[in-house]
Formats: sequence, structure tokens, C-alpha cells
Amino acid sequence: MMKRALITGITGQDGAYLAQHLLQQGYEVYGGIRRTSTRALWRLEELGVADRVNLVDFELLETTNLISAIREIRPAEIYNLAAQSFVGVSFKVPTFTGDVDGLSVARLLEAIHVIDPGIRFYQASTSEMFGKIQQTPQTELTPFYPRSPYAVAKLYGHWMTVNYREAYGMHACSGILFNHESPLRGSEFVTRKITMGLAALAKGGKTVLELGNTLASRDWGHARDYVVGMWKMLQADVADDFVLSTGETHTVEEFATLAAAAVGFELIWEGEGGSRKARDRKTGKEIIRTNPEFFRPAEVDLLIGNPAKAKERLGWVPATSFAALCEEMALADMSRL
Ligand code: NDP
Ligand code: GDR
Repeated sequence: MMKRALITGITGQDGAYLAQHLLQQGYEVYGGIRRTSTRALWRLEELGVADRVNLVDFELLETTNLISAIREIRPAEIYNLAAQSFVGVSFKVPTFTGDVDGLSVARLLEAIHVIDPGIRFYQASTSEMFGKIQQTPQTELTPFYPRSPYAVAKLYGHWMTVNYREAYGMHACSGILFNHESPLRGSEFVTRKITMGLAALAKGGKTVLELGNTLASRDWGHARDYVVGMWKMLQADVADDFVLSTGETHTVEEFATLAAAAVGFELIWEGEGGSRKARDRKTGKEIIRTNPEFFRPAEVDLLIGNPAKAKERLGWVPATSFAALCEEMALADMSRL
């Protein structure tokens, strides 16, 4: 019999890549989708899997809905990817983010516990939980110091996952994933905002790209590689928590410089921390400037993860280099225009 998986957040970046990966592995894939006035299936369509997944009504805030979905589908594995995932906006909707990203994890775990504690569970935890970093590089043992309502909510979900594993012996894993990007990344996140803005400028657009803290540094991988790590966690004999990262860190400016090179600009950066500017060396044209509107009330300045445990126990290694990621995203946005 085909193995069944339920992915919450299937319409998001990771949901689409994970659906593709599970289909390749021979799974029957169910995707939780919430009711909206516009159906956002473009990612599943770009990957050519939209008509191979079964979409089910799924609202994380509604306990009865979670229970009936799990009862009906009876999946062997549940991947909880659904979330209000934008850190910047979590400062504006802190309690809503706490409900969706934190309490909902407890709702789901308790539903699984009641219906069938044998269902394997993956929780999408995040490097944002390290926040104001206490150790470099960060591992599964590094103390947490969240710096946003998003990170605080995710930390609750992380500990709930650990607690259900320890209290009831459930196969519940928390994947502490560092930033992972792709051409399917939401347009509000900095990498995709940059590649969309650069593509528009390269095609003759006039709007200078405005960013926040361009000196922030992240450990950036490719979403396509990271969903394989999620799946591997649920195939392991013993449930555990794993960091998935590349082990390299790069600034927003480095990302922008490489993405710009892929569309024909050579960026020269100038100015102090709070007001940086980038021009194209050949034409002198202003390409990027900072705007205080995009700075956060509390910032995570630097993240770099150590993926050694995932490599050793799961045989997981990221395949895509930072340079290849920047280029793929920039060229994808050029060809979309
Ligand atoms: P996206 O923002 O692209 O996708 C989020 C998904 O959650 C969408 O499908 C969205 O549906 C769904 N969703 C949001 N709220 C609800 C709700 N109340 N009920 C049901 N579904 C809901 O996120 P990513 O794919 O980038 O990330 C996947 C997960 O991994 C998230 O939990 C994120 O916090 C976490 N994460 C992401 C990292 C990254 O770098 N990408 C790194 C570490 C963790 P809709 O389409 O309707 O909006
Ligand atoms: P992040 O991703 O907060 O790390 O969360 P984002 O791309 O939003 O920010 C990364 C860094 O870039 C700086 N930055 C800007 N960010 C945005 N969005 N827009 C800008 O204009 C801008 N300018 C500079 C930010 O300040 C930050 O330092 C992502 C999400 O996917 C989370 O769900 C996930 O948990 C973490 O990655 C790991």
C-alpha cells in the first residue's frame, strides 16, 4: 500500500518542494489548504504536481477541523509546515502569530496523540530561535534567545514537539532549519525581493530597490535540498531534533551582489550601516538603497549553523552552493518577466 503523508502549508515554498519529493518517493500526498478568496497553487503548478496532490480543507486555528482531517486521511506522516512565517510582520500581529505558529502545534500534537500516536510528526522549527546568538556556529545544543514574536512562538512549538516525544514516546521531530530560499520563495523575503527587483531593473525598470539591514548575515541554502532533510528525519528509527544548514554565512549585500551579476549589474556599495547604497559600476545607475521602513524593532544580525548531526545520523548534505542559489533565483525572475 502507498504510504500517505499530510503536509500542512502545502501552498507555501517548502510545501511545494516537499510534495514533489514525497511523490517521487511513491507517497500518496495530501495537502492542507485554508479557504481564501484566491487559490494560490502557482508553486505546485510550477513544479508540475498540482493535479497529483489531494487538497483538503485545513485551518490550523480550528481544532475540530484538524481532528476531522487527520481522522479522514489517516496519514502515516504529518509535516507541519503551515505558519505565519514572516518575521517582520510578526511584530505587527504578535498574538495572532503566537496562536498560529505556537498554540497550533499543541493542537496538532494533541489531535495526533488522541487519534493515533503512531503517526510520525515533523515540526518546522527555525534558526530564528537562536536569535541573539549565544554560540557560533549554532548546533542542536546551543541555547535559544528568540528576538521576535515569530521566534518566540516557534520556540513554544519546538518544545511542545520535544515534550510529546518525551511524554508519550511519539515519533515527533523538530527540524531547526536555517534560511532556505528558491525561485518559489515568497516575494516579501529579502532574497526574492532582491531578485524580483533586480530583474525589473535589468529589464529597464526605474524603481530603485529599497531594503532594510543589508549587513545582516544568514546561512542560506536551497529549499529543494532542505525538504529532503525533513523527510529523512521521519524515516530515521529514532525521533530527534536536527539542525539543517550549509555551515556558511553571507550578508544580504553578498546575496544582492551575486544575484545582480547574474542579470548584468556590477554592484559597488557605499555608505554607513544605516544608509547603504549600491550603484552599477558600468552605468553609475543607483540600484539599491536602504529605507528605515524595512528595519526591524529587534534584529537577528548573524546566523551560521552546524549541520554535522544531520550529516552523521541522516546522511543529509545540502547540494546547492550559495553562488548557484543566487544565480538560479535571479535568472528565474528574469525569465518570468
Ligand atoms: P510560506 O510562508 O511560504 O508558507 C506558509 C504556509 O502556511 C502557506 O501554505 C500558508 O497558506 C500556510 N498557512 C499559514 N497560516 C495558516 C493557517 N492558519 N492554517 C493553515 N495554513 C496556514 O513558508 P515556507 O514554505 O518558507 O516555510 C515553511 C515552514 O518552515 C514555516 O512554518 C516556516 O515558519 C518554517 N521555516 C521556514 C524557513 C525558510 O527559510 N523558508 C526556515 C525555518 C523555518 P496560504 O498559502 O493560504 O497563505
Ligand atoms: P528571516 O528572512 O527574517 O531570516 O526569516 P527575511 O528574508 O525576511 O530576512 C533576512 C534578513 O534580511 C534583512 N533584510 C530584509 N528582510 C526583508 N524581508 N526585507 C527587506 O527589505 C530587508 N532588508 C534587509 C532582515 O532584517 C533579516 O535580517 C526567514 C523566514 O523564512 C522565517 O520563516 C524562517 O524561520 C527564517 O528565515 C529562518
